Amino acid sequence: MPTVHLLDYVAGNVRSLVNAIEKVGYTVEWVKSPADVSKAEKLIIPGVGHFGHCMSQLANAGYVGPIQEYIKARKPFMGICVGLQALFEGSEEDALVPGLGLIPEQLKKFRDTDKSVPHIGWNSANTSAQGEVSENSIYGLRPSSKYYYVHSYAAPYREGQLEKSGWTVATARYGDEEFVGAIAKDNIFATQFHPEKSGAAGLRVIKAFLDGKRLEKLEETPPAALTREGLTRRVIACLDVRTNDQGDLVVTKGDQYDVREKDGVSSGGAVRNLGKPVDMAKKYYEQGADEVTFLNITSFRNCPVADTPMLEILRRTSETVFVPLTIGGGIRDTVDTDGTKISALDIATMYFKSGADKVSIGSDAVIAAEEFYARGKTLIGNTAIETISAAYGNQAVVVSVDPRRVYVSSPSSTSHHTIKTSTSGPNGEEYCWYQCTIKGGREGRDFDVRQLVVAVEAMGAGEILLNCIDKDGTNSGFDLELINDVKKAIKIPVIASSGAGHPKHFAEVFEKTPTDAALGAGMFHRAEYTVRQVKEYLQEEGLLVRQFEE
Ligand code: 1PR
Repeated sequence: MPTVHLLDYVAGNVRSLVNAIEKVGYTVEWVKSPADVSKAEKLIIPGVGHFGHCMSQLANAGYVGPIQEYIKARKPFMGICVGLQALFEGSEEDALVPGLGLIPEQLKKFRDTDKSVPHIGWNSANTSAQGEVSENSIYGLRPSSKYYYVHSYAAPYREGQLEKSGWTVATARYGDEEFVGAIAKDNIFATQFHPEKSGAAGLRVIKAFLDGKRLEKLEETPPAALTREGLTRRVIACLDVRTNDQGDLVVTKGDQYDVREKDGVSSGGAVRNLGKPVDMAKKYYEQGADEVTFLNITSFRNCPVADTPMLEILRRTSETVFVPLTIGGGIRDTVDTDGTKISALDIATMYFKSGADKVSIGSDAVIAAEEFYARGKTLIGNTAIETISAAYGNQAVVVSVDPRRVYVSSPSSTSHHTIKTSTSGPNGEEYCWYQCTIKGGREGRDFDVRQLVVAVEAMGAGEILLNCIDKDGTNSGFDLELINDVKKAIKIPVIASSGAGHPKHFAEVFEKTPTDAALGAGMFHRAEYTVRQVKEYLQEEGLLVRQFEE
């Protein structure tokens, strides 16, 4: 099999890139020292997280000169995400650290006045400006395809500017900002998006680059609806995983977090078994899920951390599922079965190495946020959120919130942030606050969701997975009041979760709230609707979605 060299100079999920490269028929050899760079026939530089951190790592390890020489020798070079950003002169993200300087421009942070930052999700990479359809595509990029982006900084696109120096540019639009989605010139190709996480569309791009097929004549002009620019509505399938009473690892699903079968009178029966985690993740990928989330809801308490069954699930899933994978449950400092202390960062590292793109932190985030306030809103420095986001970037850290409604007769009867609700409480209360819980809803805290999300954003979380215990498993639609309230408080993206029972609930949450993504579980597991049906429904409603490509 032909070989491609991959430079593993930063932390992150490189396993998925290796899987993607192997899937398109190449083998990977690692560049282990600067001297290896010149041996490469094809070189890929991935990168995720912080520009300054990545560039300093490259510089300190002595890679900058050899990479520049390699590029000058006109050998095929591909940069991914920060690997694209490295081609530029510098970035606002870290003014002190220079890039490779092939493009004399600076990367800028997206404006967060009218949209969430980071930019997370599926967007275009169109080789012609203003949504026109180009006759030729570079390296398999197609105007009807969408690609997975996750970044806060981008190269602003100014029409004709880069083209003057011979670059072909594919652009994407986020809000009213147009930026460079991919770029090519001679032997150089780079994408701001992650092709290894962009389904079949991304695999096609990797293959075209590795095969050296720069131009592809497109046979047909795709319908205008498919070439619309902008971030698509993200639909996520979530799998709650735990061991059942027989010791098998199963996908389960609770009603208001109770995962045991009910016998008609009381709960307490067997753990609901809805299927096998790896098979179900693949099924949802093939139905067009934009992301898959695994929540380990029992944390496998008696098992050594390195043998955690979720690691194997991730490894196997990442071989066939080429969209982002999130893993939650048990991300906290812990003591292993042999007494060794293991940090949350070590646990996250194991997950990233096994194919996860993001980790989701629940209980530990609540405890850390409480401490943040106890210290007068100062950062603590060693919490899971802070250490993982410092090492892997804030886009890799999701905070999963498990709130429960607490009804009150008036805002003055509690110190917590309340909302006026249209669903009044059992005694006709017109107000409620959202209480944070930990340990899967088992323990309520004297702490509200507004306090939590503001704190975790400040601590470095990149996204909020917003569940709602009252709505979980009810099939009655999302808690729109909660979602609207949380969106007002923070700039990072929010994933609406809990309550989806029909495709119309997804349309409703996208139309009535500014949510960035919506997640469903039970309705997919019970095969009441497929992810594809949800997306078809959204499209009929005029909402932009990514089409699944075979
Ligand atoms: O606290 O960091 O160990 O993380 C534990 C994680 O496990 C948290 O993310 C918490 O939400 C989750 N979890 C714990 N117990 C349960 C349970 O169900 N007993 N599941 C649980 C949470 C909620 C959603 C669900 C949506 C959509 N599941 O993820 O998938 O509510 O469901 P629906 O569409 O069927 O309504 P830590």
